Amino acid sequence: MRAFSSLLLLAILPTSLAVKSQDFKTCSQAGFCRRGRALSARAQESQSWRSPYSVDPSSIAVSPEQASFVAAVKSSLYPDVKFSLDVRVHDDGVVRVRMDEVDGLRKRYDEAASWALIAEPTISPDVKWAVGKKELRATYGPKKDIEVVVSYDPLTVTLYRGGKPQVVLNGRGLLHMEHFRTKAASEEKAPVEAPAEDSQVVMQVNNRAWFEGEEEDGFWEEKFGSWTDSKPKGPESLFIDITFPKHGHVYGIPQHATNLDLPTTTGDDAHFSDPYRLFNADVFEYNADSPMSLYGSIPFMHAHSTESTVAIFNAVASESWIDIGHSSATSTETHWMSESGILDVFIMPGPTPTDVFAQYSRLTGAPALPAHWALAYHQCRWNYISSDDVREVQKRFDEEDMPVDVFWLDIEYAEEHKYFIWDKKTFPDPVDMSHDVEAIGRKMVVIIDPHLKRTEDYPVYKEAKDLDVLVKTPGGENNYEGWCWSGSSAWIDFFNPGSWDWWTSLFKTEPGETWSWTESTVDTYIWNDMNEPSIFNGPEISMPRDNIHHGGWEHRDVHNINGMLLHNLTAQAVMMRTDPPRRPFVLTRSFYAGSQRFGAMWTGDNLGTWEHMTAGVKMVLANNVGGFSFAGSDVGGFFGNPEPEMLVRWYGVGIFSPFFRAHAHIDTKRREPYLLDEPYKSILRSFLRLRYSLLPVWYTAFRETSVTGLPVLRPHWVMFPKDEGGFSLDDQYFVGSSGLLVKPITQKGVTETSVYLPEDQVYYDYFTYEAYRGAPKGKSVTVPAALDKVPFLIRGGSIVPTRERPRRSSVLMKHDPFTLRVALDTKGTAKGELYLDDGETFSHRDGKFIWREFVAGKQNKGLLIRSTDLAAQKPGEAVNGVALPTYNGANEFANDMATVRVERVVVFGLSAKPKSVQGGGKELHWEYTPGVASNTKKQGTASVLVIKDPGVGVSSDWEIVVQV
Ligand code: NBV
Repeated sequence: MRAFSSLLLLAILPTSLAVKSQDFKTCSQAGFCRRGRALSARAQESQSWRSPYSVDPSSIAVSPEQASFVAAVKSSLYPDVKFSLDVRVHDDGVVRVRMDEVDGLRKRYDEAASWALIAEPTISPDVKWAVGKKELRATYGPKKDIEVVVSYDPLTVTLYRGGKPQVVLNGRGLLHMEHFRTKAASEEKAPVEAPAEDSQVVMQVNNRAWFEGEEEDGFWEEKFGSWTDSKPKGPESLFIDITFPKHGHVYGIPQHATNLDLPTTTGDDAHFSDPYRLFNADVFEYNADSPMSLYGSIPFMHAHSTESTVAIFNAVASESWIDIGHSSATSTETHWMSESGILDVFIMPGPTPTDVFAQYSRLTGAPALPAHWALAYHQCRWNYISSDDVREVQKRFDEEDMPVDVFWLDIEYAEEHKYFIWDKKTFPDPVDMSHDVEAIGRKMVVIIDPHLKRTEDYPVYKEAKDLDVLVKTPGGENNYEGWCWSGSSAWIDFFNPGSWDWWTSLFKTEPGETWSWTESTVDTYIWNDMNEPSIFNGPEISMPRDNIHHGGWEHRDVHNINGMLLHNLTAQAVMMRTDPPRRPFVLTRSFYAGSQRFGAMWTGDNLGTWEHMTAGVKMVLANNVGGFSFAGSDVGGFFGNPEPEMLVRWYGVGIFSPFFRAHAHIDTKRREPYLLDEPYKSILRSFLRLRYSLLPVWYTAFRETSVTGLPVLRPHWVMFPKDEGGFSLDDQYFVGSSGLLVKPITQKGVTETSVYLPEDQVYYDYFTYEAYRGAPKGKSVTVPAALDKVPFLIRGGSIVPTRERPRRSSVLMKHDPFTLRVALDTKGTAKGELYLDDGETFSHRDGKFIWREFVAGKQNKGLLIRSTDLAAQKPGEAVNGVALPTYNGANEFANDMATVRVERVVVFGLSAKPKSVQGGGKELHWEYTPGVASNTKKQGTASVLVIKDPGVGVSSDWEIVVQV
């Protein structure tokens, strides 16, 4: 068979920049979504609608410790079908609600949670279920103010706090689990009885509950375009309504290109007419405001109000659609419709955003702490076409004094798109090329896509075929064949454990029993693209849903998890390349809940437009609140040739994204930062240097997320949960706990912008030291935003550590000195922290790191600035359930840092010129520029005290005394 070449494919790709929406289903083109919405419409039309599902009280079996229970559930509409309900409260107060069909014709897919969760959660020993006549009830929480009530008829599950309902399952009666049936039984005619108006109906039409519609709608076969889904299992969808009666804002469920505060899909003034879709798909040239699904799916939703935050995680792996509406400004109704799977919903009680992030990361794991270099600048394009090209690009960066850490290779490095196999015509010396890049600590990232070219001379395909670990066609007999970059291709079934050791062995740089990548280096890291999976000739550019995975599961059952498995296995493979292991770096396009444990993601093929730049900021924020902080968008936009102003602004976005990579389509003009004319080139150089100078801030923020799950980028509602003025903000955000507030510019021709200050606090412009004062209920201020500026403020009360020596790569900064910016708050105090370790191994898990706290407090009339050991103060932190060993302040890493100095301390907002500034009993060198003091309400340039070379180390305890 003839292989596709990239160029051939490019010729068939559309030239206009608009999503091919006809390639993807709308709700009305997906049978189960139609059925789910029809059920909802009928429930709304009927005054007397009640859920047909109820708990059989006689079946309730509470566990011996009374900590959990199981009960039989039935639907009055299908009295012969049995369901079981299992509700339990975890030791951190999270409630898990599971419902499955019992003794059905088949088994429903029930393994989504096992891929997403880090471990089976512990059930709380302190929660006791009380069985009443109409309900089961459990009361718990430190203040005993949380109650979970399971009502029998109709079945509802409600979480209360302080007597107020927070989360209600099936409150609108839309729960429906389509039971397995045979086609013959389903077609058997039964008497048609229309429901009597205003009566609770127990009736069926043609053997189906009347609300399921008058016709079998997409039960046994579905067509979409030229594809037919054979649906041998028939209907098996799952619908559940989840209401947040006290919360008017919902966030999360990435990935969609839309506002962070999710717009509505139901109601008279619905923003979108379709529900939000979660179905991992390669949506080419996606719309910048749409509920369409994109490359990844995290079914995790926060609901927020000034009173509290709660959240739910709906562990389902099949295609899902979510309707969102507000029956009032202070409540939210959602309706979740999934194609298959059991009901497995986790309710997180909050009550603060911080609590919710802790609860969610206890379930699905905190993000991995990335290697330090992975937070630096990544240079990518489709494609650097040869080894010499890579060397030349590196040389140009060095000549122009622009820092960069990573060079990337896209699919054209691989001979006929047989990943791992170098095209020797263009890359004759891959190992030498990589070593050239690695000379100053830089890294390579090389793409490994999941499609395997079906030729016997491709060892990776041949071994996968011989191991019998490929995805199968319906029936499970034959290996599936589809089309992708490599032409006729096969896909590894990572659900098959037989593929796991083999896949990790491929990445070994030493020869082994199976084929291994000896033409690679341990400083080469990996990019997994196309893992939705993207299949050119498949339905919705993906895999047929009736394909078969290990265990006999259909692809429809596992679709949204599929991409995460490749990411997981590849991260393990990269880690195992060295002994002792080093932190892996793997970028993925497709993701699910839990993917945060395996590496970074990006927002796929965005367009080089202002609109997409704006959307990218929101999407990265949504991913952050979705528990997956290590996120970014292609800087510059994947498609198109951005004009210099746009490219500069895009770097302004990139330097403040957790993952910072420039990338471009093969058809675009080269646009490496050194190619720009002045003044753009110099601006980009200064932006890149700004990112590098702030690496200590990013790394410290990543440490925090890797322990607490709190996102690296924090939108206003996360930082100020009671400030309503910030609930819908998604164009400005804070970086970790650093106090840095950023508002990247994503419009053309801007010279100034308005920044919202959420509190009565002083905020300082990072560059000009201008002091802006907020107000108790929030206030917007105008800040300069010329092209060479990213509006960027330091919140009063913060101490920000930076490293300001320009270097060519981040590794070269290892022993560079620090600057501390002390931004005094209205009370004249400030604090901040710094975390550092070797940045690449797991030795931090053995206590080899430094974690410092810097505090500036009032002393007499002056100021005392101190550095103390935070690790010693906060022992026993655990990461993903594993406690860190006791920290020893004299650890190897701290010893290595012993000579690293603080070279400058800059204090903003001091009230008067100091009389003296002393450290170690000596008067230090300092300079004071008068200006606005932090405790006044004036706007103007802040007073600045610069203390030069205070003679203190970054890893030791010290004090500097400023006498005023
Ligand atoms: O591998 C080529 C591209 C890649 O550059 C891009 O980042 C991915 O999102 N890939 C998609 C496949 C083809 C896109 C048209």
